[in-house]
Amino acid sequence: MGNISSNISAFQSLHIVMLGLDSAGKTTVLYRLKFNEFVNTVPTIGFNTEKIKLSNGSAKGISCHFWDVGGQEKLRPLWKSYSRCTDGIIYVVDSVDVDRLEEAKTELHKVTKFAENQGTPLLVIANKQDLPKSLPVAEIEKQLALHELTPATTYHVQPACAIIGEGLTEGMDKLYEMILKRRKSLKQKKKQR
Ligand SMILES: Nc1nc2c(ncn2[C@@H]2O[C@H](COP(=O)(O)OP(=O)(O)O)[C@@H](O)[C@H]2O)c(=O)[nH]1
Ligand SMILES: [Mg+2]
Repeated sequence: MGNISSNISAFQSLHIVMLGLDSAGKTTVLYRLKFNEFVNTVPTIGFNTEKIKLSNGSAKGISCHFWDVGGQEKLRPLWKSYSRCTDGIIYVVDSVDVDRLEEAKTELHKVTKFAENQGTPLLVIANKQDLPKSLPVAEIEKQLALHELTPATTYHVQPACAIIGEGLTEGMDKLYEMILKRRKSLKQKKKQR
């Protein structure tokens, strides 16, 4: 991959929305990225938002404006407005909560079908991999039926443990890579017109 600063200006912030069912670990991911340490969370009523300069990996130095939207059922109608026209969507899944994977799938497919989200790169975080009964990534990918997403959606599934931060750097690197690729292809399409 090319030099980061030549691709995205240091002054530019990526706009990233974090979605997923309640208790999947979204807020834990957010504060892990921000403070590089575990922060005990309370259920999110509404949303949290943070500007974070990534401190690790190939996306190091890139500024991101994260929106972490509450995942309780009554809050999910908000997802549509928070996810529209973002640079990237992070979808956090509790890899142990097998009973709600179907629900997680339905909500994810809804989000990726919104017209404004067509082609927005998707990072699925298969969280809580530290727990003994966590499902492996391949199983999560299957149960979320990611192959059935619209072909325009590029995605990556990242195993992670938000509590210790494992997998988050790799995940953000992948997301950043997908965002750059998308920008490049959009630019080329513009030129061709
Ligand atoms: N074991 C384990 N627990 C986690 C992990 N990530 C988050 N949690 C816990 O899961 C609960 C819900 O996390 P939270 O970030 O509030 O979820 P949110 O509702 O998606 O924002 C909290 O008790 C977290 O400490 C993880 O990777 N492993
Ligand atoms: Mg939360």
